[in-house]
Amino acid sequence: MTHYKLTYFDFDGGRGEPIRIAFHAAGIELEDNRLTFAEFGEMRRTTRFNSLPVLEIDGAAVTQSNAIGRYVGKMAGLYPEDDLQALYCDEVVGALEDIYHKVVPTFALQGDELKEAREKLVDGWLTFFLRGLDELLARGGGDYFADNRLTMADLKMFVQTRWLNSGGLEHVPTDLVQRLAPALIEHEKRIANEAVVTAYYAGRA
Ligand SMILES: N[C@@H](CCC(=O)N[C@@H](CS)C(=O)NCC(=O)O)C(=O)O
Repeated sequence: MTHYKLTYFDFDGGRGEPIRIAFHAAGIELEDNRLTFAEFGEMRRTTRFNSLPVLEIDGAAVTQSNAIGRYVGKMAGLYPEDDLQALYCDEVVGALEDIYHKVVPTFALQGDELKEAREKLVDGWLTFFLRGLDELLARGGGDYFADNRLTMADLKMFVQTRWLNSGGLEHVPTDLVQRLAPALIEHEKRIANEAVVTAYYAGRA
């Protein structure tokens, strides 16, 4: 049996979380290797691109969360077979990835600099992306982003809506998504109640 080991940070979010949920949905055993930030610091340079997640398949490492997500998503039946629906799924995943690229650089800031950068993000890129994602959810029919069913796009959006709402991002109002794109809040609740998602978190409890 193939051995899968996913190395990511020890929290239920970020780029690793949709992959963990998808492995569970696929019914494939996963060694869920969770690191503290300090542990990552020690092994960072041993990873191919100095970052996580890393998936090891029988010991061979692969990187890039969205490529891994697509791979596991296919095994879990969470990636559209139809090319156009797959394109719609990938468009959402790409836009959500862009949000990380806009927000993550602000992690290094503090005090007034952080406040200014986050407020700029809230009025700028975050507003822009949340409106665009709202539009993509409407295109998908309102319940899911693609293929009229749960896909990797929904899992990644669910994780990011939860993150934006969490209060963990200082100076990002916890009602931002609600104000700009209430359909994404409904979406987050819907995905949280999907059988594969509830089963995954029940197993974590
Ligand atoms: N394109 C990569 C980005 C990976 C990435 O930036 N991962 C973050 C965590 S979500 C990381 O390892 N950051 C630590 C660092 O860059 O030092 C992917 O999608 O996997």
